[in-house]
Amino acid sequence: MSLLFEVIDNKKEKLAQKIFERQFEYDKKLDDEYNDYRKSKMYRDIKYNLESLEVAIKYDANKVFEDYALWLVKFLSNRMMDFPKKRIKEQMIDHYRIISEELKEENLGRDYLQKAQIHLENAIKITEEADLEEESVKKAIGFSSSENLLEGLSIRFLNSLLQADREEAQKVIEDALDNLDNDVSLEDIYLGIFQKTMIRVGELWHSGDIMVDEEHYITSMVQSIMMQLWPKIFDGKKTDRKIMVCTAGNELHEMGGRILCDLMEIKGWNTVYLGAAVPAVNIISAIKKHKPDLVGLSVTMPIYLEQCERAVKKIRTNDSTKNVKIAVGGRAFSLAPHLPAEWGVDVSVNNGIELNEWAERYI
Ligand code: B12
Repeated sequence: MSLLFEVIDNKKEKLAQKIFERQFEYDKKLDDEYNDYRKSKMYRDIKYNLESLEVAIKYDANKVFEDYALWLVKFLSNRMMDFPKKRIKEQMIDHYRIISEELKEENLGRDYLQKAQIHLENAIKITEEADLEEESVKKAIGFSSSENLLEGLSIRFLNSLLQADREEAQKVIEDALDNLDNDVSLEDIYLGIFQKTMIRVGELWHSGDIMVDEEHYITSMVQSIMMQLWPKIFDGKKTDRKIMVCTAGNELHEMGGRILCDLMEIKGWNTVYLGAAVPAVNIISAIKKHKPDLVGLSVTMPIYLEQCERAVKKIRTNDSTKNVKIAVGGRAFSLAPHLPAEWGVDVSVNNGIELNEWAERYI
């Protein structure tokens, strides 16, 4: 574990507090502009920002902090509509400069400081250049239509859920199933409808077009509609291959792992899905219990990469589990694609179809 990691782990609260106070000292207008609610959100965000910077430094992963900086400035500009966009950029740029100044006082060593400065400078550049005038995602993609069958179904599915029309959403999946022999496969329903819908829902939440209650509703509807396909999936012909999947660390995004398992079931695998946030020690005991050929660890938020690395190490250093094949995947690895090889993981691919193709060759 890096020195900076330890410092921020032990003193994160204090450091976040100092950065928070300096931001208000430096920019006198802020006190009038921010009510208590906004102040508390800002304080929470500072901790997220430091954690994200930490991951970028620890893993030499520029994209992690760049992606985060762009995501954050857009998120804030979509949530703080009463603020001029220029003002939001100004606050974020000040913020990265203040972090940079505060880190200099932490005695972190030249190498770490240099890396931090590079990530913070990149974040400043990305924030300055961010296009905050983009058209609302809902207008751009939510209510358009398509000639393509699968895309059309996916648009209908999302639109029905946005209108809380459960029956219509179910009807869309029935229509998709009616077309199974033609242009649509079960895999298409998972990737082209369920996964695509969830990604769009994320964009809509980020752009402020839907609120958290709508995201939660759609997530739970997609999960329950997905479950209705299980008889089709679980009753198919099975091989003797088994995969066990869960999310790593405190990662709560678990639908990716679920979809991965369902795709593997379609390909004839037996699956054991443990869900979200399984502690490493329980991953070990579950491997001993279920004896899978392959273990899949899923990470969406880069801040949980370190916990995933620890789980991989634990599996690899335990005599009873060290030979199991390990796959990792999820959004976080697309921002740090070099990590799976560095950790000695067997494979990292984009979805269940690709994982099955890999397993056919190597397991
Ligand atoms: C639903 C959702 C939630 C739900 C999750 C509920 C659940 N039961 O899973 C809840 C409400 C918990 C949630 C919380 C948060 N979320 Co959220 N969430 C989403 C959303 C909309 C959908 C996630 C999803 O299901 N995606 C669809 C699946 C199918 O895709 P996938 O995970 O990538 O998985 C596929 C592949 O990656 C791959 N794969 C995945 N794992 C593995 C593993 C292996 C081994 C392999 C081979 C392949 C593989 O196969 C999968 C299937 O094909 C996403 C948007 C998005 N783009 O994903 C945001 C999103 C991920 N969330 C986001 C955020 C910010 C948060 C919160 C921080 C919000 C907050 N302020 O509290 C928290 C953090 C929670 C935490 N501690 O983990 C951001 C992240 C942005 C960023 N820059 O990091 C996103 C991208 C939304 C956005 N566009 O802004 N979220």
